[in-house]
Amino acid sequence: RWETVTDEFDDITYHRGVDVPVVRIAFDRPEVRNAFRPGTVDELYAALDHARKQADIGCVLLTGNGPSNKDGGWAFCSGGDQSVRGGSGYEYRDDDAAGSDDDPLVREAKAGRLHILEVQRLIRFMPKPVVAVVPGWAVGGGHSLHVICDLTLASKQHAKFLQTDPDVASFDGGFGSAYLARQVGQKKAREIFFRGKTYSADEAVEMGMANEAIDHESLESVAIEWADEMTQKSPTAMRMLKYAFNLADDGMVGQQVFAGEATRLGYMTDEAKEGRDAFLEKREPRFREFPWHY
Ligand code: 1HA
Repeated sequence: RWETVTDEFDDITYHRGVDVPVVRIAFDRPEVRNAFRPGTVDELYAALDHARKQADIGCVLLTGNGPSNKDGGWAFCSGGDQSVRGGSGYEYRDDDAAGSDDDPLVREAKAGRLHILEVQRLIRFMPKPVVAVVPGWAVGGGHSLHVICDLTLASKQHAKFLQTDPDVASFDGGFGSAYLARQVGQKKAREIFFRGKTYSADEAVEMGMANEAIDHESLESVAIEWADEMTQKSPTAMRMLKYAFNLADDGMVGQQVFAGEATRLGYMTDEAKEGRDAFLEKREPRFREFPWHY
């Protein structure tokens, strides 16, 4: 059971669970296989960032609404909307969710965008699991989005995984390829990009880029079950684990994120309180009272 968080969005829907502390964020452009235009990305970023900050939410399901009224097709996301692709990225058009604006500062901000990469970073760095729930096509930049999510659950009947980037002269040379190679191995990742073939849910599981292929009718209820399980775990342990899994691949940024959580844990100790209190009380800190743990 879901309740609507807001119905202000045009290109996505945003719900939160009534019984489970999870949110459901869904692309809502099924007629174009849930392709994203700049306004879609703005809304997605806003919803994900909102979900990130909710202390009572422990998991995010990212999915695509469907089926298409045109032909009944299902999609997670088919990547950047090619009909608004310009010379410097994807462009806002008058019918886009964000609309047009005469303010020159806003106009500048609305030049061609590739800000789906900001969404990728938000998913990567948010302190709770994000699950790609793939009911149909995951293609191009939509494929990269499933790759970046912590887990992928896919419709056995309708999920299709396809990397079209070089077919349309685009390339996700970041997480969408490098992290994919971590999941499926270098040879397979290169095959996925270089050949541009379509893979089923079972094949995606087999090669290690999806967790489970699930009967289409049960896809969402199974995703909620997984969310239910994960949100019963220790939030601190889950957060530390996510950042630990990221750490080796994320270099100094990974260290920065992981270390931030270590700092938070440090702040919870009596030692940290002594450091703060000594400063506020204008005295020397009594750190000698604390043990050198081994
Ligand atoms: O690589 C990046 C980036 C890299 C770095 C930084 C930023 C990035 C940002 C974005 C991207 C990309 O996403 S590049 C890759 C863009 N996406 C694609 O190349 C996929 C294009 N679509 C397809 O290959 C196919 O449509 C499909 C495999 C998803 C589905 O095929 P199917 O089931 O045969 O349906 P189809 O008839 O093709 O599509 C249904 C409708 O949806 C069509 O419109 P209609 O003829 O009914 O008017 C189709 O044009 C539309 N549609 C599908 N995908 C897109 C789309 N319209 C715009 N953009 C799309 N991506």
